[in-house]
Formats: sequence, C-alpha cells, structure tokens
Amino acid sequence: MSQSDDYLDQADDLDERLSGVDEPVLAEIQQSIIDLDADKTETLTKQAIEDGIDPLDLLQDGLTAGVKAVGDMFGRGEVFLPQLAMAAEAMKAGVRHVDPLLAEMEIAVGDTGGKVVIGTVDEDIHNIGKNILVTMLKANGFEVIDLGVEVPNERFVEAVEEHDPDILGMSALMTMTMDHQAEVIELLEERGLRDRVKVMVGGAPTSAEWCEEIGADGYGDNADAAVKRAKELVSEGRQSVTHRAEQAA
Ligand code: B12
Repeated sequence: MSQSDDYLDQADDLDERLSGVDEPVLAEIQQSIIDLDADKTETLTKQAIEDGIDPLDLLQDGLTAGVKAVGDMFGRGEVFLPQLAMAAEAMKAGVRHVDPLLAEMEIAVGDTGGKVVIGTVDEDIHNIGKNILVTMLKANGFEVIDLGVEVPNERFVEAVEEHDPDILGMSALMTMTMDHQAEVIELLEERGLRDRVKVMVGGAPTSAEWCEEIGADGYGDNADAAVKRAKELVSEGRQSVTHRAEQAA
C-alpha cells in the first residue's frame, strides 16, 4: 500500500477529530484540508464567503483547524512532510480569498496606527500565520515592516534601530525556534534598546505564560487577539509618553 493510500485510510475516519463547529461548511473546509484537496478548499471557502460566514470564523474554525489537524497527524507520525506541504497549499488556497476581507476588517478596540517590525525567527520558515497577522495589522492602520522568515536575531535588533517601531513582533512555530524570541529580547537589553520598543510574541508553541517568562509585552494566539493587543500596547505607549511630557512641563 502506498503512503497516500495509507493517508486516505486514516483520513476516512477523521470525523471525531473535527472540532465541533456551528456551520457545516466550516467542518467541510477542515475536512477538505485533511483530504489535501486544495481545489475543494478553495471552492468551499468561496462558498462560505458568499454565504456570509464571518471571515475570522472561516479562518479559525475552518482553515486553521484543518491545517492544525494535519499538523497533529504529522506530529504523531501518521503523515509525512509531502502531506504537510500539501495541507499548507490547501490552506493557502483558502486564505487567498479570505485575505481581501481581512484587509478591510477593523478591530474596534483602542487607537489605530503605529509602526510594527515583524518576522519569523531564525531557522523557522513558517509564515502563513504571520502573513495573516500582517494583513490584519495593515487593515488596522499599522505601518508594517515585514522582515520575512528565518530572520537572524541580530537582524531584528538592527531593524529596531533602523525603523524605531512601536512594536517588534516575532513569530515562532517550533519549540526548537521559540528560544530565539527570548534571545532577541536579551540582545535588545544588552544594546540598551529594550525600553524603546514593545515586544510581541506568537506562533503555535508560544503562550501567555511564555510571553511573561521571557519578559515580552504582548501575546496573541490568533491574529484577531494579536491586533487587539497591539492596539493596547500602542495606546499604553502613547499614554506614558504624554505622562512623561506632563511631568517634564
Ligand atoms: C503548515 C505547516 C508547515 C508548512 C509551512 C508553510 C508556510 N509557508 O508557512 C511546511 C510544510 C513548509 C512546514 C515545514 C516544517 N514543519 Co511545519 N507545520 C505546519 C502546520 C501544520 C501549520 C502551521 C500554520 O500555518 N498554521 C496556521 C496559522 C494561521 O496559524 P499560526 O501559524 O499558529 O498563526 C496564528 C497565531 O499563532 C498567531 N501568530 C502567528 N505568528 C504570530 C506572531 C505574533 C507576534 C503574534 C502576536 C501572533 C502570531 O496569529 C496567526 C493567525 O491567526 C504546523 C502545525 C501547528 N499546529 O501549527 C506544523 C508544525 C509547526 N511544523 C512542524 C515541523 C516539525 C516542521 C518541519 C521541521 C518538518 C520537517 N521535518 O522538515 C518543517 C520546518 C522547517 C523549518 N526550518 O522551518 C511541527 C513543529 C513541532 C514543534 N513543536 O517544534 C508542527 C507543530 C507540526 C507537528 N505537530 O509536529 N510546516
């Protein structure tokens, strides 16, 4: 039996792995990614958009849930890298259509605006989540400088010096690479730059606890929550600047 036959056998009884979602089309989107069927994911995503499903639900409960299910199977050794890559392609086929809607979506919290430097940490090529976050930050009035993937620690620090952003965002998708987030914070401290920028961390293996442990300022487990936190951090920064100016006057 070939590797793909094996995979289809496992995919057949995946019903119980699908997380409970209200909209049947979202479960179908999850399943289409599990089936590695990018064409179907694309068709269903377009249908869900036409049906008026909330783009954030579509993203979280449909596309992301589907790709994470394949990630879990990969983690258990039930599927291999080619299937993981195909699941990523299916996800991207859907995200392509959700992206224009996210680009118009304002999160109704706090001030708009501010500058963000963002990238995926060194030795890590995962960028689907980061790219979604970039789209949503831009939609909410942030100027975004995207450093891409596999960004060396030193490059993050240089970018803070060069662009003087309100926020430095670092994405890490692997337990092996999340330590780079802590290392960059240490480098910022060593260079006397830590007080100049708020640091946000995110990506599947990270958490609010990790954020606190490494002394970062903000965390978001999805792009929606991340944008809200970014807005809060920019507002807090502005308030403390006003406060310092008032004290100096
Ligand atoms: C798709 C995928 C891939 C694709 C990536 C394609 C791409 N262009 O990104 C491909 C096939 C290339 C890939 C490769 C690999 N992968 Co991979 N991959 C995944 C998978 C299934 C999904 C990731 C994803 O796109 N999720 C969807 C997005 C929308 O979610 P997200 O990334 O979490 O982002 C959201 C939030 O986290 C947040 N967020 C993200 N970034 C940031 C940043 C900030 C600042 C903030 C505030 C918030 C935030 O907002 C986002 C939007 O809502 C995960 C499984 C998982 N559970 O994450 C494995 C996974 C991350 N991969 C894994 C592995 C091991 C690998 C490989 C090493 C495999 C290999 N043997 O080669 C390589 C990595 C090579 C490298 N050097 O980086 C492991 C990591 C294990 C671990 N714990 O360390 C995972 C967890 C799978 C598993 N269960 O084993 N992978």
